[in-house]
Amino acid sequence: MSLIVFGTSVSPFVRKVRIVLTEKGLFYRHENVNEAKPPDGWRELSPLGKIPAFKDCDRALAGSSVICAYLERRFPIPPLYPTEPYDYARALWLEDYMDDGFVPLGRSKVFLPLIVEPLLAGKPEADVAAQEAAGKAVDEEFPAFWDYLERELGEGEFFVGEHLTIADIAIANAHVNLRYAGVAPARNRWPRLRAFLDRMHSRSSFSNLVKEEAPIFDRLSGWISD
Ligand SMILES: N[C@@H](CCC(=O)N[C@@H](CS)C(=O)NCC(=O)O)C(=O)O
Repeated sequence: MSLIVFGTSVSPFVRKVRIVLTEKGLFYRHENVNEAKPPDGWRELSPLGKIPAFKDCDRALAGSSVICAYLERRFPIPPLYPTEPYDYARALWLEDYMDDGFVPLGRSKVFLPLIVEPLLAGKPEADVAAQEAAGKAVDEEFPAFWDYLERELGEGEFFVGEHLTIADIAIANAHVNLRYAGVAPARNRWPRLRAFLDRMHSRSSFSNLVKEEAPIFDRLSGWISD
C-alpha cells in the first residue's frame, strides 16, 4: 500500500485529509506541494490545480472531501462517518459549512492579513490597520458561525452522535489557522464550542501537525493555552 498526500499542510484542506489518515491509523507519505508553484504534470493529479491531491498506489484523486470519503470506504475502521442516513447527511453538511463558509472567511479576514502577508513582507506582525480590520471582522462576522456551532454541539462531546466524525474533524480543523493568529471563540460566550476545540486540538492527530506547521509562522508557543 502506498498512500501519498500532496499539498502544503497549512492549507486546511490538506490538513483535513492528513487528520483523517491519522485518525484511521494509516501510514502515508506527505509531499509538500505549493499550489502556486506546482511540479510538472500537476494538473494530471489535480485537474483544478488545487491542493490537496492524493494517490493510493496508481489511483489519483483531488479535493479534500472526495479524498476523505474515499478513505472511509477504502479503510472503514474506525468509521468517521455516521451510518444513520440523517446523521450522515448532517456530518456532511457540517463539513461543507466549514469548508465552504467558515474557512474562506477565516482565510480572507484573518489568516492572510495577519499571518501570511506579514510573513511574505518579512514583517514580525501585521500593521495596526490590518489588525483593526481583522478584529472588526472577528467581532461582526464570526459570531454567527460560532453561535450556530455552539447550538449544534449542544451538550454533546461530538457534533453528530457519540463518536468522532468528519464533522468534528472539519470544525476543529477550520479553527487551526485562526489560532495561529490568536483568534478563537471566547470561552465565556461559546463555552461548549471552545472546550470542544481544546479537546480536539489536543488529539495527537491535530497536535502533531500543529507542531510541524507552527514553526513556519513562529506561532507555536501559547497556541493551545491562549
Ligand atoms: N474544495 C477543495 C478546495 C481546495 C482549495 O481551495 N485549496 C486551495 C489551497 S487552501 C488551493 O489550492 N487554491 C489554489 C487555487 O484555487 O487555484 C477541497 O476541499 O480540496
